[in-house]
Amino acid sequence: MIRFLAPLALLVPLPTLAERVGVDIDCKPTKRDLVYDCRILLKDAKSGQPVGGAEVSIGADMPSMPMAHNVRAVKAKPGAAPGEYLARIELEMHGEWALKLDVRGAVRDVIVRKLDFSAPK
Ligand SMILES: [Cu+2]
Repeated sequence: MIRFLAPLALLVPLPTLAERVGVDIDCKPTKRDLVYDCRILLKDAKSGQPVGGAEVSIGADMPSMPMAHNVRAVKAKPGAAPGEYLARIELEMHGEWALKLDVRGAVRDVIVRKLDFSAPK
């Protein structure tokens, strides 16, 4: 019986949970092409308080090219401001990327943000 139920479970859409962590992310190009310095600000979605002391990793994928890229997730370092984290990411081409933030700590969340990493003009 379980054998028949298992594939069905895959068809049930996951409930969309409200994000527990609010994210502000800004990535700036560096001198090296396709390398960006990202500043991430995390705050608790409910209280608005900065989320400090979290372990944050940041991965990247191209929504338009699923499975085509394999960018390793990097760990972000805590920045000077409360709730601030800094990470340097290296992408494989210019275009729109979906950054996936994995936040672990007092608050846990996985947040995806699409950002445009166009070639400099
Ligand atoms: Cu691509």
